[in-house]
Amino acid sequence: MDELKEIQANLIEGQADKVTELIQAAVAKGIDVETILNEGLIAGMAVVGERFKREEIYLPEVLFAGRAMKAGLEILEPLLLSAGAKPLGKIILGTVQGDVHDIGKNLVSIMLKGAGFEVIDIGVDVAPEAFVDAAKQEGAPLIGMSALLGTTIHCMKDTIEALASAGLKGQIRAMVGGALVTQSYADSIGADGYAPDAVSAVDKARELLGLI
Ligand code: B12
Repeated sequence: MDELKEIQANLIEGQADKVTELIQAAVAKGIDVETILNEGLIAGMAVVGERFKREEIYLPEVLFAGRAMKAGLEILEPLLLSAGAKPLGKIILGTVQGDVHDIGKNLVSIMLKGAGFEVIDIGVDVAPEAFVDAAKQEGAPLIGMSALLGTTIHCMKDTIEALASAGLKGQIRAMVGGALVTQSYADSIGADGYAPDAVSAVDKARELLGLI
């Protein structure tokens, strides 16, 4: 469908206003909302993610595409919920205590939402207990933590220990990421999963929630 290709192309170009306009027109035309999400926005964002991984585009392009994705999701989210599309699972997402970097976390959030997860974003500078409390309160089986600083990365370990102290380790899983985090670091602190970027974060979340 030409409309979907046009949404994709404009998302890749980061044209938020045009994406908004095209999605409104597609919805008015009666195109299925999930088709618009999957074949318009998600397909476009997947291209952006791959190009970023291959270093064909850089952060500004990703951020503009992210903004366009957000604008599109704002229109589709309420329609998807009212259509009764069942979310794949709830994920608590935040940046660890002492750290205010949130660009990567926001990209992870957008990709997870785009893939059909319900993301509860609890923001930046999140204390270990706040991650645990949010997961308990929301009944979420997965916590995603982002850390960018050498001085804050240990807070991921503190959160995993707080989960263990609450008797929830294994029941609530912990996925970690951020520029400094590696698979071996994730293993060393007992995290259940690690992903190096927002695209692989989606696969990791699917894996941790037993969806693949
Ligand atoms: C932008 C930026 C800032 C902005 C943040 C704005 C914002 N709203 O986020 C501002 C200016 C506020 C800032 C402040 C500081 N910053 Co700064 N910042 C950066 C910079 C340039 C880019 C970070 C970024 O957004 N990258 C792009 C995103 C897309 O990448 P990402 O975060 O890695 O995320 C990807 C993956 O890691 C993964 N991912 C991320 N989170 C998660 C979570 C999960 C669960 C999963 C699975 C995956 C995942 O997916 C993402 C998408 O693919 C980096 C340099 C760099 N190249 O990293 C320095 C950098 C991180 N900052 C640094 C420093 C030192 C600081 C300050 C301490 C500076 C100061 N002296 O004040 C303060 C700290 C403030 C604080 N308390 O947090 C250092 C950290 C050094 C270190 N090793 O500790 C860096 C590396 C710069 C440097 N080379 O010195 N910073």
